[in-house]
Amino acid sequence: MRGGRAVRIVVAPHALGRRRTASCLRTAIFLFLVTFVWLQLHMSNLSSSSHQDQVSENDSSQAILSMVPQVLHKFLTSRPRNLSQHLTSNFSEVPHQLTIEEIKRNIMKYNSAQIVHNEDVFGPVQNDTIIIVIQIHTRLVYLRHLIVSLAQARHIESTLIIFSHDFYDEEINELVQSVDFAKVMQIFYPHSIQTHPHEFPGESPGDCPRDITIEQAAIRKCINALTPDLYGHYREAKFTQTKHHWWWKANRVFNQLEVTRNHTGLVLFLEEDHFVAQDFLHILHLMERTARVSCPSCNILSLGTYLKTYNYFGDAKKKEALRAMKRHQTVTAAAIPPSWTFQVLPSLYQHYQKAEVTPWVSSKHNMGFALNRSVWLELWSCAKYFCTYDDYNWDWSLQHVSQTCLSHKLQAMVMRGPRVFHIGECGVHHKKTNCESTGVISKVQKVLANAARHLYPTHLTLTFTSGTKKHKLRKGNGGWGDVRDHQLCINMTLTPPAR
Ligand SMILES: *[C@@H]1O[C@H](CO)[C@@H](O)[C@H](O)[C@H]1NC(C)=O
Ligand SMILES: *[C@@H]1O[C@H](CO)[C@@H](O)[C@H](O)[C@H]1NC(C)=O
Ligand SMILES: *[C@@H]1O[C@H](CO)[C@@H](O)[C@H](O)[C@H]1NC(C)=O
Ligand SMILES: *[C@@H]1O[C@H](CO)[C@@H](O)[C@H](O)[C@H]1NC(C)=O
Ligand SMILES: *[C@@H]1O[C@H](CO)[C@@H](O)[C@H](O)[C@H]1NC(C)=O
Ligand SMILES: *[C@@H]1O[C@H](CO)[C@@H](O)[C@H](O)[C@H]1NC(C)=O
Ligand SMILES: *[C@@H]1O[C@H](CO)[C@@H](O)[C@H](O)[C@H]1NC(C)=O
Ligand SMILES: CC(=O)N[C@H]1CO[C@H](CO)[C@@H](O)[C@@H]1O
Repeated sequence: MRGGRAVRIVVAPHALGRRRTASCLRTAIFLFLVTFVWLQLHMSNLSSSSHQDQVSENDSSQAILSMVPQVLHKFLTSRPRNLSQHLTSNFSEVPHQLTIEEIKRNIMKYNSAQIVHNEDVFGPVQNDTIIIVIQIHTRLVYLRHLIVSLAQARHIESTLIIFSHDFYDEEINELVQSVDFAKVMQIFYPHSIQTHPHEFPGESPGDCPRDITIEQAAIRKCINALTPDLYGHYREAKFTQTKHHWWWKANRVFNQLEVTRNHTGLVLFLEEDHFVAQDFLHILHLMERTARVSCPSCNILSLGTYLKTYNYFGDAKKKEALRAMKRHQTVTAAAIPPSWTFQVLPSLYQHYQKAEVTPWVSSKHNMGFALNRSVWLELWSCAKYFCTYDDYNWDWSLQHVSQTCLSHKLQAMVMRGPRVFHIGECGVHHKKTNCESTGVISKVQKVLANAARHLYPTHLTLTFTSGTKKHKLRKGNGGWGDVRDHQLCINMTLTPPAR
């Protein structure tokens, strides 16, 4: 399986795709040999964890690279600039900066063309093809590692990966278009702050400043004077984008794309700073089968779970941290590090075949979950609840929908041993330079190497738990009081799923 895929990736585009000269053939043969040797190493030692010992506590990029197969290094390094050209010209130093108009035109072009790359190699999208949708902002370093993890996953060649962007960037596009191990599509959120820097949904001149009172706002007569959030704060554009993008993307994928017109299978939601285990697709199929037989009420399958010891924005802490972040925009995420005690993780794989059935809880189950069109259509019919709930978090909004509108509440099947990890140590709102930290990546690599023997279980055992009172719905987190946000969100819902 593994062999078939890897050989196909490397050989097809070079040797079969275009018949060329002898030099091309030589390259192909060389690559084939490299792959072959690589496969030998990996097939023979796939389930042995012998190499874990060599890698001590070393989080350097060298160490990280050493755990990535050579053929995938291309996804981790940016294409070297042509040096000789730089030396001879003053102009090539700065790449052409696209204007906003050019970006908008490109976005429109991409979105209307709906090109599926690599369909010629991997065949067309079927009605049960697993579709992986990745929400992407600007964190290129993490995205590179996510792509590397996807490249190593078994069955990845049968999927369609949809990259959904809210920031247009040539380097990110180049990376995405270099993905050669699955079918790929790019979609671009058209209402981004990047393309609307001085107008809604970006910040517009007439907006009320976040911290003035409703009385002050009335005197100023600013645009949104009447609609502060639950906590008396006015809209901040950059905190609204993620929820808008999430909703737009779900609508786009399920209701608007031509390629998904007949699709009835699973759609898996990932984000740019996730990292997958190599058996995540195997697990997803297993969960789907298990749900059909043993848990008809399960309508959402979750591959990731936050661990007790991995306190990533635990509820109370999250709000506190976000408040701190809002007060001092300069405070970096380093001030609120996820406390990761990864030593505890490997023992989780004692539970490698265990899954829990539980009501879906936004803060616990928002990472790497999958659902199908029939579940989506129920969510979609509750658009008003999603779009008008005063919380700028899409996941809390979904939970609100589940608890107040759905006739079948979201019931999750959650893997006890996670197959999706969160590698981001920086939030979406931080500068690129602060987000190069790869410490967690190295730890996840080690955890997965340790757990290699436990991957690919043949069956799952389910435990049923009823929700704890703690997760009862509470007041929203605010940040979503402006009627323009409600309206935009509802507007994005309108294209009907006429199927
Ligand atoms: C980490 O690994 C690199 C290359 O393998 C090595 O140069 C460096 O000294 C190591 N650092 C530590 C702290 O072991
Ligand atoms: C670099 O630029 C030179 C001059 O433009 C060109 O001849 C050469 O092929 C380029 N090299 C690469 C790797 O693109
Ligand atoms: C770069 O530009 C400067 C000033 O325009 C000029 O003097 C210099 O010769 C240029 N260098 C190259 C390598 O073209
Ligand atoms: C998927 O397509 C196949 C063949 O085209 C068809 O037999 C099957 O019923 C379809 N499945 C669903 C769930 O629509
Ligand atoms: C969807 O199904 C219809 C009817 O079977 C077919 O004509 C159409 O080509 C299919 N579209 C896609 C994208 O598969
Ligand atoms: C979609 O998921 C629901 C809930 O799990 C399930 O009842 C339904 O059969 C699924 N639909 C398809 C086409 O698999
Ligand atoms: C939503 O759509 C309505 C009707 O087309 C339009 O008047 C309004 O400006 C739109 N609002 C936003 C925020 O896009
Ligand atoms: C390259 C490598 O690590 N090979 C090892 C594969 O596993 C066998 C047995 O576990 C070892 O003898 C090899 O050295």
